[in-house]
Amino acid sequence: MSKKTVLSGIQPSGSPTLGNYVGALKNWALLQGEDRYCYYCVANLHALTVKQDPQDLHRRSFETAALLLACGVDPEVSTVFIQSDVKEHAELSWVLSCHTPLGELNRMTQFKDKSAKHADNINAGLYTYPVLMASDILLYQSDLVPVGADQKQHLELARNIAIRFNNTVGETFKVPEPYIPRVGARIMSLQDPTQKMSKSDPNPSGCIAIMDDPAVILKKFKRAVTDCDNSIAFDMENKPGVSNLLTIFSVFTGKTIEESVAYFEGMGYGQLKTAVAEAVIAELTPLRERFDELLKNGDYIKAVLKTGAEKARETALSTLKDVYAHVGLYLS
Ligand code: ATP
Ligand code: LTN
Repeated sequence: MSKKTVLSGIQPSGSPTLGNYVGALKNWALLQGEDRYCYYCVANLHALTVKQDPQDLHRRSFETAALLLACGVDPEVSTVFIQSDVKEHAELSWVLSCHTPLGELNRMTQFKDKSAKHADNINAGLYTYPVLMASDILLYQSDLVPVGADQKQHLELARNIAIRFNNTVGETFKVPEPYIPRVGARIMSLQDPTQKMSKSDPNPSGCIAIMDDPAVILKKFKRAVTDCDNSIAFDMENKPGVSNLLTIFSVFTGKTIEESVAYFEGMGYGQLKTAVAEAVIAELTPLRERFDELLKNGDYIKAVLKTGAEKARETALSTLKDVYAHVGLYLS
């Protein structure tokens, strides 16, 4: 059987959260294996769609790469790189944007949400963001894309772009499949459990950063919004706060949701919150320690990113040349 290709990306747009970890990063590490090529990128071009301080963006891009390694992504097995180091992403994005009807972009809910949040900066990049994401995926002929549930619609668009291009221009791209975790695909804010936990949330109390220290994690869980009937049951619609805590407990202990509900029988919300915090702290502490160690060795991270970019470029260039040939772009 031929090797499958896995690709995913994370924006360096803030401190990565528990949502990023559960929905994406944890699976990036788990999907590594001899039978797969894995490409993981820090999507810094995507981060430009909202205002960034240049120095912060530069530093966060580097730290996000270190975080991937701390989460278990092994650069000996996977190709880890920064998106802007492989210029083919932007080049393919231009060609694919000329093959994407506006009507399809108009349906994207993330564009609507982000334009409402950043009403003072609704730029063209925010609108064409999903085309750049499709380029990230299609350049590597990816089979599988591990993401959280919020990216499902963008994945569907990437598939449509690939299918249409293959049918109308010529067979060029693999059509990718999403890989969305069954539990934990959408971790919610601890302060407003009807909203997704997001690293660019200006209110950090609803959001656990992977790098938060244990005392902060415990405090944030203790303040998590629940409800007033004090019964521990899984019901996303009527008990979103409690259901979110049960989901997190389930992911971090390996128990099913049913087993988690049974585990808390006869207990109150205080005990639930402490138990969830302890499970999260137990898994994130070694990860934070690895991250601190890695950052002390900046030269190592730089070398990983340089090798990663070289490896990524090789595959990316081969696909891009094929695309240019198909659409009739002259290359000397
Ligand atoms: P931003 O707040 O800047 O939009 P984000 O926190 O949504 O960023 P991204 O970098 O856009 O994070 O996403 C990286 C990965 O993490 C994606 O696969 C995304 O689906 C996943 N992810 C993000 N938030 C969550 C969440 N709350 N629950 C599960 N997965 C999530
Ligand atoms: N848009 C993604 C991050 C991202 C991505 C990708 C995910 C950029 N490029 C390629 C999967 C594949 C997000 O999560 N907002």
